[in-house]
Amino acid sequence: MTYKIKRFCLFIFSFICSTASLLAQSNDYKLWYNKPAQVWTEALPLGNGRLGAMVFGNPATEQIQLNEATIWAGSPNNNPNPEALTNIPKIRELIFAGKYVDAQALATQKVMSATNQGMPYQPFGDLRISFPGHTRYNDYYRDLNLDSACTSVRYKVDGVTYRRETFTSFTDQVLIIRLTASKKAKITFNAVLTSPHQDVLIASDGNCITLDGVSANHEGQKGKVKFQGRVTAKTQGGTLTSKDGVLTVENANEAILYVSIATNFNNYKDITGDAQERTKAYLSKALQHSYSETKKAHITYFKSFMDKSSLDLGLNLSKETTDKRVENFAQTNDANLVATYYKYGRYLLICASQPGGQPANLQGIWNDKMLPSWDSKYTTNINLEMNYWPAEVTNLTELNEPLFKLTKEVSETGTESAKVMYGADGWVLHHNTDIWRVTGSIDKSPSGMWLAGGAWLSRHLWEHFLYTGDTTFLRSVYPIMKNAALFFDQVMVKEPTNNWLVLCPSSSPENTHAGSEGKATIAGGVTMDNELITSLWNIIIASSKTLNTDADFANHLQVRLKEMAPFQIGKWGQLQEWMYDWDDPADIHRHVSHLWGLFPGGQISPYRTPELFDAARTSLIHRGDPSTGWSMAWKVCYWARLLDGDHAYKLITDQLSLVRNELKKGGTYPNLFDAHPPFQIDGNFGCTAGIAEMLMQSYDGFIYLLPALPGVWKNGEVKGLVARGGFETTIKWSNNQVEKVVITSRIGGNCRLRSLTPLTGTGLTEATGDNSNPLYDIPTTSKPIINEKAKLNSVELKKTYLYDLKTEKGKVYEIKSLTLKGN
Ligand code: FUC
Repeated sequence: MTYKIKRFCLFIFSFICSTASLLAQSNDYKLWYNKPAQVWTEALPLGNGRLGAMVFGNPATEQIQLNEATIWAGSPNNNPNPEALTNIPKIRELIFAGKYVDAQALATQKVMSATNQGMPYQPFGDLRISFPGHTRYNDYYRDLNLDSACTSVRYKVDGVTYRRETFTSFTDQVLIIRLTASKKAKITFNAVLTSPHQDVLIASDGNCITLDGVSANHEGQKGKVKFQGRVTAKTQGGTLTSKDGVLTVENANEAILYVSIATNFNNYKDITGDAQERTKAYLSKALQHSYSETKKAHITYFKSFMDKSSLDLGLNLSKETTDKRVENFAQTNDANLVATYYKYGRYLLICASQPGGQPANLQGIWNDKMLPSWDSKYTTNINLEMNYWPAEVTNLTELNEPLFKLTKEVSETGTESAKVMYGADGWVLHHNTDIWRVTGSIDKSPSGMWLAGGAWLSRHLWEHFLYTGDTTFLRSVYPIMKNAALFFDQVMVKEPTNNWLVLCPSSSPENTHAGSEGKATIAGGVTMDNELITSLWNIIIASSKTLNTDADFANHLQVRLKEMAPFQIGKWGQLQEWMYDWDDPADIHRHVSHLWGLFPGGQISPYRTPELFDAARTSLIHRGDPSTGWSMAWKVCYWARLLDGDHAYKLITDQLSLVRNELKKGGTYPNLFDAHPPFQIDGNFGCTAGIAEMLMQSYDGFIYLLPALPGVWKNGEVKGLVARGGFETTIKWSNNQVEKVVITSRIGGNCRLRSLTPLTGTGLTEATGDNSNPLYDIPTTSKPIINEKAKLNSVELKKTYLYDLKTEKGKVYEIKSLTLKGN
């Protein structure tokens, strides 16, 4: 071969290779599959905050499982147990006498609700569409597009290509399915509504089909949520008829189905709405708009949230379906899959939690069971709060509204529970609530005897202020936080060993302790309570200053804070989970609640509290990595705060391990839903927040750029993360180092930066001691007591550079790395 021919062949070869790899690369963010869903955790979720839908995509019989956020069993009620009042002091005495098993038994008997354990969230039912002759198909494809919030299905039967496009319209409040074919007159189907509820009424009404029902009775509470589903279609060509609850379309060129669902629910104490009126109103409004208008409005609305933040970790180099990508993740380190997971976490929050609606429950808004696991309620000893961890930092602050409303509502029902159960003012929330905002203690005492829900939810109100600086908001929620603080002030007591002020009875969520030989969780003065209450009281003190109100109460809390149990570092160098040194180094319990002060509490910091930082790290190393879905997600956040990006990444790898519908291990289902198992959405949200924490942290007085970047993410860019103090932050990095940072200051003020490499930019100066901005979130942390035997395994912290950037509201600041080439 001559030299020229060789060169030509080489050119052709490299052209073919690069074209092939270009074809394999894409920057679409979607979940896609080459088979219909066989099981629910393969179906693809849609939602508009009120309606939830799981699309299976089966050619012959499409199944779209449907939810409406207010269909819950039971009816307005609260469930505090009045017997608690006289028994709490007895239980406390038993605990102080070391009789934990007896104390726990008495709490189960006399404190847990005697009426009900909360009501389950229930499905509406299913839309089933049968297409005659579509059992044999080829060229199958389905996806969920994370940029449009639409699913699509495509396949061929006898040479005709059929397409379905489905979305739950944010703007028109109905589910819409468009059915098309590549040849005319090919759309023929029957559609019916079905439901797992008893005694539903299925009927035809003009060109509609309807399904009416009422939510289930449960644990003595009569089901009173009335619901209706109403379906009709617009067709081009062919015929449309509705008879006996079956909607039939024959030989149409195209059909658009509209599904409207509504209930009689107005709020947690009022269910006098008219479900039928509402379904009709949603439907008639939706029918006035053309398909393309509605789709456009839906996408515009969706993108107004989605586009506020994005993560780029490189193109998608995989040709595999999404489930395969998860299956292969541990080998491939498929960074684009992590970026997809980040986007999906934000997608799920946008779809499950919209202003004016219900907060995301244990399954967000998606549930096909009459009795889902843990009733798909709101568990407040971690799960509900974790659902909202991505809200502020990933730029979705508006989506907090349902959580804030729930907090206000449980502060109302919790006032009754505080009085009835503890004889106290203020309000209490135990480890669970539901749509009726029950606040009594439920289940058995090992999980139910936990009462710090009010402190944790108050923290979310305060965080909103830290991110926005919105004092009007702070003023409006101050009474909620104050009354949460007041409750603890009144029920806490001095314990006999050290005379510390403690919450008792309580527990470190669901973990048994050596004081009871592993038989009981009940205890007093547990670390998590101390952290939560310290946080809450400090929030009140700070709010009182900011709002110039309530100085006496703030001063009182200042004194009380000094009486509280301090952090303790135990004999193997661990952060003590309990007041006594009971921690077992072999304990791998899924809850790691005593590290709340590390994340999200921010009380433990590498720079300000190095001993606690080391002790928290020791505790976490012993707890191990693989666990339930949400536990791994929390550990991603923990390792990020421990500044160990590679370990945080290891946890992402554990979380992104495929669970094909078995109930054995935590991980990720084919549709990227988190597997507790079973499906629990908190893991999706916690891990999304954890990814953000790896890239940027804002607490302890600084915005830390790339604090826990794992080695494998060499180059990338994250846009639109929000830092406390209202600084919208975009970070681009290359070779694992900051390249460029763009900061938009929403409210002005000194923006303080911590970086692993030196930076330069107009207005950037070396940091001074100016940390006066209250939005810096520098919690007060008491000095720990350290066991004499404890060996602290300290890690050397990397050198960092600290800067001040004086910002003006609304202005954008560009900062660059000094060390990267080209600067
Ligand atoms: C808590 C956890 C469980 C589960 C449940 C919903 O009780 O301990 O793992 O997440 O909530």
